Amino acid sequence: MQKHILIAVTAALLSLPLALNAADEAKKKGPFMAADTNGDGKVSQAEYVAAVKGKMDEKAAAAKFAELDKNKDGSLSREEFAAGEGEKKGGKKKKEAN
Ligand SMILES: [Ca+2]
Ligand SMILES: [Ca+2]
Repeated sequence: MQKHILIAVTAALLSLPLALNAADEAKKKGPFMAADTNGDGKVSQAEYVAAVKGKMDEKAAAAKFAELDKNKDGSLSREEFAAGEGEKKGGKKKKEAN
């Protein structure tokens, strides 16, 4: 019986580094590449919504997408996407200072 448990644990341990590697890969490429799931160099609204799924609901994501899509071509360029990313990290201070 214990063999089965051992196999299950081994399988879990083996799949763990794979999951970590995937996360590392996303970090290396950056959030833009991670969000651009079909790799066409642009982040569509669907891709953006999927990318921020854990952070905001679909409605908020769609609104944020519209805000970031400065040239209104229906997709985010790397620059447009980066503007949204920067806002979260560095841009806040100036706005809050009033
Ligand atoms: Ca894309
Ligand atoms: Ca755009």
